[in-house]
Amino acid sequence: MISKNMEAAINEQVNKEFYSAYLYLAMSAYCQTIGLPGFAQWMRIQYQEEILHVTKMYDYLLNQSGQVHLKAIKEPAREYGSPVEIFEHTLAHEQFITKSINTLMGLAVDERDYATQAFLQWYVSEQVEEEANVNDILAPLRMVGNDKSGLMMIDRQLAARQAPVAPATVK
Ligand code: OFO
Repeated sequence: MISKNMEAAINEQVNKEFYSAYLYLAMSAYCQTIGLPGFAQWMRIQYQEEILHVTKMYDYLLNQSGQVHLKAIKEPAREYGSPVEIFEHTLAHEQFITKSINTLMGLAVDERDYATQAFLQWYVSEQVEEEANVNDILAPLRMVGNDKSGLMMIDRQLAARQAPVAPATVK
């Protein structure tokens, strides 16, 4: 079981993960409308990743006899600027999520909640990977700037991203 305090904090994180999914789906639609289908594909896969993040937390709450509280999801913007700005926004969002996961881990440590610490370790590692992935895209994007042939090449590379295969359960 988990404390009511921890239950509330995980439910807050569930909402943030849902917002992440919503944000990346909105970004995917935006990328499609500005003629970057590979960017749109990458963002759509990112949306699916976020749904996995949510589902793992949802399962964990239920496995720990906690209550799931699904709150309203904030509306994401419709436009995200240039290709570089799209990924700068993505990096800033992932850094925000990393801070949030760290705060959650801090609470689990304060409460000596070892099960939640073990559970959250997956998210700590995942955030390192997510930030690194975005930085790996941002570096070449900053180099090509608005050069059309460079952008088309990156768009083709992003189109190759595959859907996540990890099972959406902690059991
Ligand atoms: Fe993008 O890692 Fe969850 O939110």
